[in-house]
Amino acid sequence: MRAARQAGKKQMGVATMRIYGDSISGNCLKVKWTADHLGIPYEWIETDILKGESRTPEHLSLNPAGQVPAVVLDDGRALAQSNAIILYLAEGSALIPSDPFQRAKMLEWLFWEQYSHEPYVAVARFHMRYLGKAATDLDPRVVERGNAALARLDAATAGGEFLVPAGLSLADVALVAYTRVAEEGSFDLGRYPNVRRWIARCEAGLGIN
Ligand SMILES: N[C@@H](CCC(=O)N[C@@H](CS)C(=O)NCC(=O)O)C(=O)O
Repeated sequence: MRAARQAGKKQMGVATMRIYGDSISGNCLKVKWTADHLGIPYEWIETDILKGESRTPEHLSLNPAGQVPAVVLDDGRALAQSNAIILYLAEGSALIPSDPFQRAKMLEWLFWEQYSHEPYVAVARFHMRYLGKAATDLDPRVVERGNAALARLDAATAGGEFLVPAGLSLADVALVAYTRVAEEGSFDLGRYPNVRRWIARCEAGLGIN
């Protein structure tokens, strides 16, 4: 594991949360963006998944699934799964709507992201960006399902500013992570103009580029 590098607002002498992440993984960036947006201090531990750094005994003791992101909270407790982590970090903030129905709609998007978007949009990108595959070697079903997910997002972002009417929420954080880099997985965002505009709004809202 590479030397830890400080990010966010680490306070000297005070235990800060540690984020174990791969800085080109959308799942990991969700956690970074949420912490940055909310001003939560953390130390970023760069973890190279291709070198097996998420499968070491040390990492498996934090996340038995052998994946990043994983965090160790300032009190020493470990937590994994990107969407579980951002839900924990954003508790009580405007990133989680206070209205129960809107909060449930946000969760609807988070569950959909993990089952119907990330397995296609992120996986196609993984094969190309991490493994160096050509677009022509991607599984056509993955590409088809990824485009279906992007088409659904395009319809959902046609009218509203963000995915949930209350405003920028974890639904946007989770879904923009891989959508904004979908072209690295061969998806043509030119086919989804509403998505492109929504990405720009999310990036402005989160202060990322
Ligand atoms: N559902 C998990 C997925 C995590 C995941 O797929 N992590 C990948 C990087 S994006 C990973 O650690 N892969 C390494 C491995 O499985 O060995 C989440 O949202 O955190």
